[in-house]
Amino acid sequence: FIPEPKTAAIVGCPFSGGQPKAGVDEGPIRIVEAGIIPQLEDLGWKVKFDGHHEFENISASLTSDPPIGKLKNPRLVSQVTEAVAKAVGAHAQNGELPVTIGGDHSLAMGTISGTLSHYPNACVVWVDAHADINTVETTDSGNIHGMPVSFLLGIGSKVPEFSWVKPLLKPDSIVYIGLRDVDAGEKQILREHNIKAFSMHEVDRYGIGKVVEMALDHVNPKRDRPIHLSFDVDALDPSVAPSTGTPVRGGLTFREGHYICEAVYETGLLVALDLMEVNPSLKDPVDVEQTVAVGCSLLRSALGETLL
Ligand code: B3U
Ligand code: MN
Ligand code: MN
Repeated sequence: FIPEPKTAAIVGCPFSGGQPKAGVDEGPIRIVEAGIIPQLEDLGWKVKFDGHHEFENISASLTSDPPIGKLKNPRLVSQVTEAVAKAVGAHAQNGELPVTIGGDHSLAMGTISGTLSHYPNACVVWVDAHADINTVETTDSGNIHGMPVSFLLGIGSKVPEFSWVKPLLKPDSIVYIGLRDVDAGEKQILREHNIKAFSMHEVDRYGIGKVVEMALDHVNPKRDRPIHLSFDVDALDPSVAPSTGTPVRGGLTFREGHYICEAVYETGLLVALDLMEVNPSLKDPVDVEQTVAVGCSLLRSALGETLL
């Protein structure tokens, strides 16, 4: 899908409005400072980056953004993710591979919408401790980073403020890996819509190699559909990626996380990549450095770095 020389477009999204903790907006800044651009160039990519997105004008234009039902910062999240959808869609249109660095995972409402606008047949591999599929009805926290998948699928009550989000994703076109903190309402949604998910239980049972093969067999049986990989760093065990807003024990090892990225790259079908929820403000400096470094190395693995 991507013309040679392959071009990756870094979409830096310093945004935290989909959840309550400050600092996740620093994630993309730290990952770029850590050298992700030269690292990807070393892998043979041409890398485009014209600065992080500035969402200040959007925040400034919103004099107030009261909750809608339980949803927090709804107008801000909607307008920011719409801008991200346009940016990602435009990069795809240009034959570039958008690499979106968050920021919180509500941003995936934008990135996946952008991908689907150009690749309507794309499938999604969502790597996360959480399913991020709460609806307006099921959300307890009201944090929209726990909800993007329901908006993309078009399930739950519609919120007029989010009318730009088209329900272009089909339930059989997304597969999860790494889940271990799924709300009761979300479990019901996964069952009701027959959405395939490989939790940590399946990773333990089958091993990561088999799980990735089964996941791809589900969403991409003929290995002919473009793939959007949306990686929430909290999928990794907190011992591997401590600096994230909602760490959950019992996660993917360093190698399991990287294996997923390597295996998706090996398909040759990757068209868009997200790395979300790196929060450099949460832990001591050593933990932050470790998490930023792991974020960079996940991105490199997804873009072709091999061990040999
Ligand atoms: N499911 C909970 C918790 C959560 C989701 N995503 C994260 N945390 N990172 C919620 O708020 O919807
Ligand atoms: Mn997430
Ligand atoms: Mn998560």
